[in-house]
Amino acid sequence: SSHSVPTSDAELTGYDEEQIRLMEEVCIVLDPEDNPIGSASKKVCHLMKNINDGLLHRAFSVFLFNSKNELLLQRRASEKITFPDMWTNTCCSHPLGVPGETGSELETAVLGVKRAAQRKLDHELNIKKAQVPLDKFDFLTRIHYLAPSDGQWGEHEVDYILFIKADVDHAPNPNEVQDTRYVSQSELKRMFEEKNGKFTPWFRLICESMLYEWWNHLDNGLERYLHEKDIRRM
Ligand code: DMA
Ligand code: MN
Repeated sequence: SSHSVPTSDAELTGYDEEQIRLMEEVCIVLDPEDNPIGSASKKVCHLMKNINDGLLHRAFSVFLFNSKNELLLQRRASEKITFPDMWTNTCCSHPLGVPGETGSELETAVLGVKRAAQRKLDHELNIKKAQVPLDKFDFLTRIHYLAPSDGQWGEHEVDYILFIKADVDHAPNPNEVQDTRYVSQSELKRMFEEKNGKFTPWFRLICESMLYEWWNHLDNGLERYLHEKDIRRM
């Protein structure tokens, strides 16, 4: 594009060209109560120097379960600028500061992150919208957390947790995802014991707090956990 030449940005030198391009995406900047107060590039939002000044943005985390109640995990590509090569939940990203994905009221914000989730499930895993319709997603809660990646980069987000139960066809986009696997609860617990350091910090936080309780109620009583109004501070 004509307005910027991101490959000349010193902070992005040496990274994958496609991931550099994606750093131009426009994220939704928030106050601590999850009210949108502006927008900033994905690059600006993920620099620790800005996070240390309090910059906070909106994100989502999808947990996709098949009909056997196994959770689909992904291992992030080596090309990712933040948290490369780590195992994590099915799909994470950011709703963009565009009509349809942003919103101030919780209802519109939730609809926005569900649309963003459909967009990124397709981009990262080639899961088509028809297999993950908007009304199949359940919104559980919001998690506010901060996690450095490597010194220069990190996360500081209000993360909307979405569950979806659907049998899907998926094929990883290798620029985003290097591996996938479905796990049962006991298989995930075993993975944590074997490779504790190889999970993203947000996935670890969710695993260590609510994940297994929610997972146990997938087919029976999940309603009581849905649409929580309070933001969980982690
Ligand atoms: C960002 O995920 C969102 C969370 C919850 C960490 P990401 O780094 O995978 O985003 P993207 O796929 O857009 O690079
Ligand atoms: Mn982020």
